[in-house]
Amino acid sequence: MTSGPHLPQERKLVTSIPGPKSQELIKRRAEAVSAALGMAIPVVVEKAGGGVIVDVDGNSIIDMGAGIAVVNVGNSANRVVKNVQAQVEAFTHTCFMIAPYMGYIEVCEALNRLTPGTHKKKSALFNSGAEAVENAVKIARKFTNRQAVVVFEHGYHGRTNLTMAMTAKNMPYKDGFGPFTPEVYRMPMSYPFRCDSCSSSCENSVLETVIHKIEKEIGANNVACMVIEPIMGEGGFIVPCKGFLPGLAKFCKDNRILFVADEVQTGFARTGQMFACEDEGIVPDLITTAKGIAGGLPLAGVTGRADVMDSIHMSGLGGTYGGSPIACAAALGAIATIEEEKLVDRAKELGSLMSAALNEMKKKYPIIGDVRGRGAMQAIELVVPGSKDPNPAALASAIKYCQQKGVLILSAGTYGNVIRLLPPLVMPEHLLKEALEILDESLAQA
Ligand code: PLZ
Repeated sequence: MTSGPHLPQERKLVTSIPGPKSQELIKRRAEAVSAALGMAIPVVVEKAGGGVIVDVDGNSIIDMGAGIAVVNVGNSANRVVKNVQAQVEAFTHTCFMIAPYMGYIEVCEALNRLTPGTHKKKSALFNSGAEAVENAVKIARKFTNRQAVVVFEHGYHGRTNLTMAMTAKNMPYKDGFGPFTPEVYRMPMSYPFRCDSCSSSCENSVLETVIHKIEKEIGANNVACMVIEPIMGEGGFIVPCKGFLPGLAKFCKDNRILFVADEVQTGFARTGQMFACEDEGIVPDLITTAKGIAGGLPLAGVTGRADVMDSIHMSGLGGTYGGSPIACAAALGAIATIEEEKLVDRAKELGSLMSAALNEMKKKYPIIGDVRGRGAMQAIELVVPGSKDPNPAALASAIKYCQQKGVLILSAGTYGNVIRLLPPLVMPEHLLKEALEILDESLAQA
């Protein structure tokens, strides 16, 4: 194998960023590709492996984003590459609804085994996180014979029409794209850094407000499901107060509302648990997964209570490509990598390293208002010193500095002021430390 983890795990700059070849190719990009597509770093990728991305100019860049929490097992992980190569040679597509194959069945078995809860579970596979969320809502509505969907401030669930309605942030996700699907209700979110009452009993006051609003404004008996990310991803790695999620789950249970955990970003070892729900012992009725499931190939799943998953009429769920044999082969490789290389524990280790470094930075730089996260999902929220006012200018400057030094770091947050760290879980410690040192420098100059 010529790429993948066999690439030297090093930061190496041979040109400025972007180099001359990238600059040329990005002009071609601008000619050919819709201007609607964003670009976090202006370099064109040639190879990527483990924790680095190598661009067409030969720069080796430390990847602190993992393609937005996708290549948790590293880019071109050995088992993923091997499985995909074998699958492509065997067959590329039959459509699971036309003629089934073992990869799909085995991925469902793995999801049923790995997701929280020991009850009987079943799964269905799709292509993207948004498609998984859409299907979870379809299933919940049919099962409960109710229509309302409850979501939360700062939540992100996708870019399709239903999931745009479920996503909180207008710019850039929703602006001008309406009308949105009805029967989606947004509730306040427990956001410790920005809750006034937080120091005492945030979970109680926000939880009480949510329950009050559902009861008085929607009617609990009209709610099919509540969909929530256990840690808000795009919203800025918001970790709710302890007790908030279990309180919601209990309210759902008491009112026969399905509790749907959107673990598209938090899933597959990212937070130092296989799934973030495990941290407070929550067992969702349904769980949506994607991103980290397949080491970079497009795959998503809905997993949950067998009685719920089986309540849909034959052919009520599906799609041409959902659970493609190639993506399933990749997923089995990724899942084996997570388990055999103990990446859940590794995420905890990387997490302690990151949070220790970030908390040190917080002592030095008053622009850091908050350090938060769990496992290898860590973030800092940047503010105007002496206040909680968001500081997106400092964020832009820090991210640019990191890029110029060969470190790719992603932003997030409703206010565009959160730096999020999501390294591949196989990243060697020396690379992570180097990335954190450069982040430290970037904040010093911001
Ligand atoms: N649910 C919790 O994080 C995708 C979006 C990037 P898809 N997040 C990254 C962008 O700007 O489009 C996401 C998520 C959660 C659902 C989704 C949607 O997953 O695979 O992008 O459809």
